[in-house]
Amino acid sequence: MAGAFGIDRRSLMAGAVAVGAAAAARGARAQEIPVIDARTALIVVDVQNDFCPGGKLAVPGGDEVVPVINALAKRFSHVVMTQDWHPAGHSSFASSHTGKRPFEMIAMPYGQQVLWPEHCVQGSKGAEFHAGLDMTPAQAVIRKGYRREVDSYSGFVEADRTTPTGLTGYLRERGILRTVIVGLATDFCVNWTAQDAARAGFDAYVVEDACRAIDLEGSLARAWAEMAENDVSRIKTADLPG
Ligand code: VGL
Ligand code: ZN
Repeated sequence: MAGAFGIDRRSLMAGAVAVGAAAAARGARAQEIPVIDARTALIVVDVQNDFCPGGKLAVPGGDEVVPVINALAKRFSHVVMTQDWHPAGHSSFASSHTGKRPFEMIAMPYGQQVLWPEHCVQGSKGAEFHAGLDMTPAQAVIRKGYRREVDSYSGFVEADRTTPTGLTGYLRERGILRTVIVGLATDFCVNWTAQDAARAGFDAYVVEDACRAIDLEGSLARAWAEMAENDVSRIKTADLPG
């Protein structure tokens, strides 16, 4: 891509030091490919049984991300995982609303909400992480969606868009500038988590081949468009520095 003075942006960036969150704060774009160093965190989103084949809200190919994420996580010095963690009778479940079926929409006090099959119920097998997911590198697990009346796709801020989970503070306190986001599902929890990471001032990268999507009526294409508009970079595992 040619920059303002005809200089290829990629070669400019290659020689530049990490500008990270500072660049985002100035409205500048983050580096195209993140440095993986002590100021970069991997955020693994919702790699749980219910989002894998055989689960209550199975994402096609959801389990295929497991070996990809296991290999990737070994290269990061900060790894955080999120876990969808709903009480029985959660308001995002279609079964909690008479006459409603899964995948219909409902108006909640905080906005429109997709209604889901019951999934990731606290303490259930479906809420557990996939058995093949290597939890060894995980330094923190952020549980979300545990309040009955409010959902949380994002690992940072609940669906009311005001209640923080604490992840922003955790990452800031550890000096994190860059976040690399992987997991399930690309168009819901990965999407919201990545946009909130960028909004909080972290450089945000979604690794496409380490994610799988639900793709509900075009939601995947919309998610990628929204992410691009909100300074989330779309990359592949092969793009990451060795
Ligand atoms: C998710 C729908 C409902 C996700 C969680 O992890 O993407 N999607 N709850
Ligand atoms: Zn959920």
